[in-house]
Amino acid sequence: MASWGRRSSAVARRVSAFFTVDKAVQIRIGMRRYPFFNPAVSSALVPRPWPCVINMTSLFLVDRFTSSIAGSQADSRRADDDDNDNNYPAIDFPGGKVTYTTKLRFISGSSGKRIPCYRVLDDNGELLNNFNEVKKELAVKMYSDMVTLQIMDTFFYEAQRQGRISFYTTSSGEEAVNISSAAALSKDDIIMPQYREHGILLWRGFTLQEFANQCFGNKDDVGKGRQMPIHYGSSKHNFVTVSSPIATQLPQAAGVAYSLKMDKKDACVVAFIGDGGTSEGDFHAGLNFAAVMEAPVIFVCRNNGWAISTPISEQFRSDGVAVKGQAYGIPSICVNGTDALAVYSAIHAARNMAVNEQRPVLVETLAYRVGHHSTSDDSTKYRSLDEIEQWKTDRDPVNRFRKWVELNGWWSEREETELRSSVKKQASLMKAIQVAEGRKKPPLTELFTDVYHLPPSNLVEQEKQLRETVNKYPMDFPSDVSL
Ligand SMILES: Cc1ncc(C[n+]2csc(CCOP(=O)(O)OP(=O)(O)O)c2C)c(N)n1
Ligand SMILES: [Mg+2]
Repeated sequence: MASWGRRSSAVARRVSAFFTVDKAVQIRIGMRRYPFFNPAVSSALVPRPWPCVINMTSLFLVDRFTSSIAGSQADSRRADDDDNDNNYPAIDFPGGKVTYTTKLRFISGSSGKRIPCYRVLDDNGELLNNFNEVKKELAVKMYSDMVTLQIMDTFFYEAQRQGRISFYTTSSGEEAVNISSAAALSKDDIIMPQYREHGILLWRGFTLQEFANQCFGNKDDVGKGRQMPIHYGSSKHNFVTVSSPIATQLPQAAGVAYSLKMDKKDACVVAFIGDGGTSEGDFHAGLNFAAVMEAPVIFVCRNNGWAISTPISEQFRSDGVAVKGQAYGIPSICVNGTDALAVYSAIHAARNMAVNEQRPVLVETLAYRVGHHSTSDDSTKYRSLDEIEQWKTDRDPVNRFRKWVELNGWWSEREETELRSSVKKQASLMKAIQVAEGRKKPPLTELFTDVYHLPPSNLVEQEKQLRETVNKYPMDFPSDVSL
């Protein structure tokens, strides 16, 4: 209970920091009204008996099989089934039409054939189909941002190794998932990240200085130094603050997307999750909510093969993650995450479906996690160096995309050198890092503001205790934090 309470309040803080409470969509259960985003409510809904669920559907007037395209497709698939007992007409059952069969047969746990992974570029960066969506200017920005992301990751990773920041995670191997997704979206689309998606913020204009301020938790950090490094958030860039408890963002994403739908906004929510995150209950609650509410949200599952040291084979037995979307009635695709053009075109198409058809979509990207999980991890303890090296050298998304940009005559060795030295100038001169390091920390008072209008008694007590402890042991606390 205590940990659930902590988790709920962390989620509430994260959502309330981003949205005004007045605007929250409300749902009604019996005589009571609840904010739609409240995770405590969403989990309370799951085990309740049918009448509660029926109340909800009638409240929002959702009729799955008449209003959704997925529903009618499902209907016709059933009607085509060879095993149908043809003499008996399909009957209406809540949820859709049902046909009968006389064959005692279980649906197989797998189709026997893996879902093919969509790609546009081959390993040499050559086009495999007629793809002309990405023009020169966009392609050059995509490539430049991928390189910037790589260099930024290297510098912050090193800063952590030098003991200057406490934690860091890189996007190594997943640069294309970050940058191509960002490129295919509108800046009005709301990103609800897991934690390995900082490339999207970079694309949207978050500066290296702002990244550094967050990692050092100084007084200029947008999050006022309250979060661990890499827990970025920026309302200016429609990027909801990273939340440590895995998958909490998914039920919230369904709610946020539903509010966009109610406001008739030309935008969607894009919620990211790792392969490991799909084992959380919130993944399933989020997908199901979005499906039945027909909420415009793209779920992007970054399947990178590992959840810290847990390999996919110990995570789930399904054919990846795309099939899970299908199980919830959500159109889904599996995409080569090391192919920037494939990710771009899949996310672009997914956005069109989410916004124009007002429904959720799932995109699973396959891109091996080349780096360690985080600076708290040494992945050579549980996987071979050869395996890592092979992905690094043979399937690097940045190299593959560079080859395509060069083949088009849009990039040369000279531009490569200029780009790398100009990004390094910003980072290698350690400018952003040194500036961030030299800035003061936020005052202690900031630790207790922004969540409650009037702080509850337990928080008042905690602040009092903290001040007493700092006064008693000043040598154990940073001297640049004003009390
Ligand atoms: C609810 C919860 N359980 C466990 C953790 C600890 N944890 C942090 S990251 C992680 C692995 C997540 O793996 P994945 O979703 O595949 O993301 P990746 O790191 O591969 O990008 C775990 C178990 C957590 N943060 N939250
Ligand atoms: Mg993973």
